[in-house]
Formats: sequence, C-alpha cells, structure tokens
Amino acid sequence: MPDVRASLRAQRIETPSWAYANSGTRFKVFAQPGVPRDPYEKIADAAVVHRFTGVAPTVSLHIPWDDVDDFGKLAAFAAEQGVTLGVINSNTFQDDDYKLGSVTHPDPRVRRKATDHLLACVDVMDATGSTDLKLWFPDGTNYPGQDDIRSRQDRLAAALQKVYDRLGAHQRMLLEYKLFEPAFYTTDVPDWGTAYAHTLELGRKAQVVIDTGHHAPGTNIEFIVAFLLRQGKLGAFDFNSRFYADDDLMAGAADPFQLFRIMYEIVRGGALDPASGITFMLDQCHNIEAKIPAIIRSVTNIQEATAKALLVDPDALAAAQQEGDVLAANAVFMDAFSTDVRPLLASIREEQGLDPDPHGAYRRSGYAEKIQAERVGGVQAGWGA
Ligand code: LRH
Ligand code: MN
Repeated sequence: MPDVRASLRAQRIETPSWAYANSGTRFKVFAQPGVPRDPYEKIADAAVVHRFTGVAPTVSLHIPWDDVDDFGKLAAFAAEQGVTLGVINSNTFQDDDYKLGSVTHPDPRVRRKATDHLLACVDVMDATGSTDLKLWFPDGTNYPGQDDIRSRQDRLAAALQKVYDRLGAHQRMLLEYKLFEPAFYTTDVPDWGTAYAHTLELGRKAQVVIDTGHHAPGTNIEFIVAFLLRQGKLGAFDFNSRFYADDDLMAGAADPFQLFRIMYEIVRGGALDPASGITFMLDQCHNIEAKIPAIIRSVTNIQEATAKALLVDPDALAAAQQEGDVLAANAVFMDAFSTDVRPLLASIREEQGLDPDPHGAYRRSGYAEKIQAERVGGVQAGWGA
C-alpha cells in the first residue's frame, strides 16, 4: 500500500490566474464584486487558496491576459505571497488575424505572427523561471473544403518545431488537444492521438496535456492517461468537469467517479509524486459562483479523488484480476471510491497546521469581504472575449 498520508501531503495542484478573473460563456460573462483587476491581485487570490489548502503553491499565467511590464517583479511579488509562477499559456485565439487559423493559417505572415507570440511566451518563461509552455490552438475549419487538412498539419508541425528549438534545456512544451470549438468541422489538434504524434515527432521536451473537458462524450479518459503515462508522454492535466462539452465546471463536480478513475491510473502509474514531472492544473471558469471558494472546492475534490485512489488495495485488486474474478475486482475499486476520506484529509491538514476545513476557514477569514471593499474602481480582469 502506498504511504497514503505522505502522498497526499506531497500533492500539488496548480491554479489558473484566469479562473480568479471574470470568465464565462460566449453568451455572457457575469462580473462579480471583488474580482482582481490585474495579475498581482489574481496572484494574491491564488495565494489565499494555497494558504487554506496547503497544496496549491503555483499559479499558471495566460499571455497576454497576464502581461506586465516586469515579469521578474511579478515573480518576486508571488514569492512574497508564498506562491510561484507556473505554466505559461499562449493565446492565439483572440486576434482578428487568427480567423482562419494561427500557426496553421494559409497566410505565412499570420503564421509568423502566431509563432512569434509563442516564442515571446518562452521569453516570459525565462523571466518568470517557468519550465512549462502550454500550447492550445483554436485552429480548425468550419466547412468541408475550407482548407487542406494535410497542409494545416504541415504548418502546425513547422511552428511547433520552431518553438521546440527555442526551448531551454529545462523547459518543455505541453500540447493540448480539444475535440471542437471554436471550430466546428475540423480541429487541427482534436484528440490525444494527434497531440501524441506531434510530440513524438518533436522529442523529449514535448508532452501532452489532458484537459478533462476536451473529449467526445463517453470517452474513457483514464485509458488515455494510462496509455500516455506508459509512453512517458503525459505532461499535464487541465482539470475541470462537464456534463456536455467544454463546460469548464469545478473539477469533480459533474463526475467525481471519473476523476477517481483518472487519479487511480495516476497512482497506479506512480505519477502522483511531484518528481514524476506531471503538472496537475485546474482550468475552469466560475461564471455564476464565487471564484475563490469554487477553486478551493475544486482542489479538495481532487484531494478526495486522490485519497480514494490511494486506498485501492493493489494486492487484493491484482489477485482478483489474476483470478478473473470480475465482481471481486470491481468491488475492490468501489470500496475505495465509497470510502469517506474527508476525515483523513482533515487530519492531514491539522497535522500541517492548517484548518481541517478549508472551506469554512476561508468563509471565516473575511477575505471575500476585504477584497470586495478594497477592489472598487478600475477595470475588472477578464478573458476579454
Ligand atoms: C481551451 C483551454 C486552454 C486555455 C483556455 C483558457 O479551451 O482549455 O487550456 O488556454 O481553455
Ligand atoms: Mn485547458
């Protein structure tokens, strides 16, 4: 049995700067009182999540949403707050030039512009000390015949190679796939197979990101986790949950059993340990619910799924699997999933000098009231869609 308490103490979950700001759907982004107005305030909120959970010491940035004059100064501010700047996310999905694609656009001028942005994100990594560049491309087409599917793959591969060659020795790129949206006929990186093939072509510094909201309904995501882990090509997760499409809801809210099955493959693959190099991130939008409590809930949902996964008895499971005892094997799994792990997590928090109930602790902290009173005026940060 893995040392459950030690594994849970060592768990690390990165929170996304953009989840603290206004974000929502194409229909409406609802503003909320107390929302950050700049990356400094986003990082301050992320530090509060870490203060109450103890497992969220890094924050991912999105460029240009988190552009500042001095990234070194931002990194120093983060350190003062007790957190570190993490994954750098590129953005080739909000510029008018990218209507027909960014790195896959038919026009070489547009492709160069997009690639230059990706290279500029590596410059940001150099300034913040980040090691991971996360690349998600909205690129795709809406109608058959609109563009040549094969040529777009050639353009994508060429751009990825250019960025790959720019990476420093300790830096890597994480390629994210998504089935559809904003494109509705072809998407140039639509699934794990396409992402995997491109990262194989590139080399060891390229790995795949699994965003749990980016699959066709019914996709067995834990199979993808097991497969990419086996290939050494699983680089990171964007955790969230969904009932239908890329809903970006709180991780574990829509399907806690799926999150448990995913975390079980992580535990089984020996990939929970931070040394495994997998970055566990949230990628969510809190359009109608208060943002910081929603992120704390998402973190504890992942902790609970992880604790249950760590409680799967590997010997009993292996024995039942070996004997072909289907029901017994499934029972071992369900016993772990049906275990209430909240007392275990509460005692680990107490052991770490944290309040056993981070949700209540945040409510009692008065932080929500404080930022609502302070953050008056100015322009609330958002994803500006
Ligand atoms: C794309 C995505 C990507 C981010 C964006 C905020 O849907 O998952 O990871 O860049 O959301
Ligand atoms: Mn994502």
